[in-house]
Amino acid sequence: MILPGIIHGMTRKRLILATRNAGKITELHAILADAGLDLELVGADAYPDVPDVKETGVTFAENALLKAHALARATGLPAVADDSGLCVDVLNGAPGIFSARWAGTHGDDRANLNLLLAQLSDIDDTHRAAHFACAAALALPDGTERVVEGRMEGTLRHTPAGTNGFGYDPILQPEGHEVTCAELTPQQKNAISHRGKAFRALVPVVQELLG
Ligand code: ITT
Repeated sequence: MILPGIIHGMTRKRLILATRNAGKITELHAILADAGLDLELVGADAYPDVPDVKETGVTFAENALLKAHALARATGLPAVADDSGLCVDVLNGAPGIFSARWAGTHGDDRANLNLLLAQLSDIDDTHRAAHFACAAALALPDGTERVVEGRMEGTLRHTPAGTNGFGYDPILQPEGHEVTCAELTPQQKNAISHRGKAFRALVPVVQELLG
């Protein structure tokens, strides 16, 4: 009989994804499952007593490691976390690590996007280069850590388009595409995204450390 978390009589290793962002959980599940990892992937929501970590780092990598270590310590299980954001050239890389709370309230995607569009309203197409960046970290309860990074380059539209994805997806048009990230299917986005690249780079690391 196959029970959840048990395959062929062997207990599968459990890997926790340190995020409460439903959009990210869906993407990470797909990316790690596509890589053929025989692990049970669980979102941080499965551990409601573990408090949220303050993202006090000043880089994506620092924040990803903070989140992964906190969850690994609290649960005694290997944990994966990412920190990501949108970096706009003409704003010297902002919103960057402040992307999730650019308009003041953490996770208010629509307000964040509208504020950014208003700030860039006078900027013409030739100066609207931006990229999504993602750092993906793996931490083990014994303190072992690894972090890798990925990017997706593009330009910012003047008006949102598309309903897929989350965050700033409706305004970033990836390089080489005529549509925004929010007009791509999840599979198309994962194939080229900052998070897809970072998590695919993390797969061999997970294999090395978790076997
Ligand atoms: P967790 O900390 O719980 O993982 P979060 O939404 O706070 O969730 P981040 O700290 O990594 O995640 O903030 C990332 C923000 O950057 C996110 O809220 C979006 O506004 C933006 N962002 C990151 N990746 C994105 C993507 O693939 N598409 C659109 N926006 C993205």
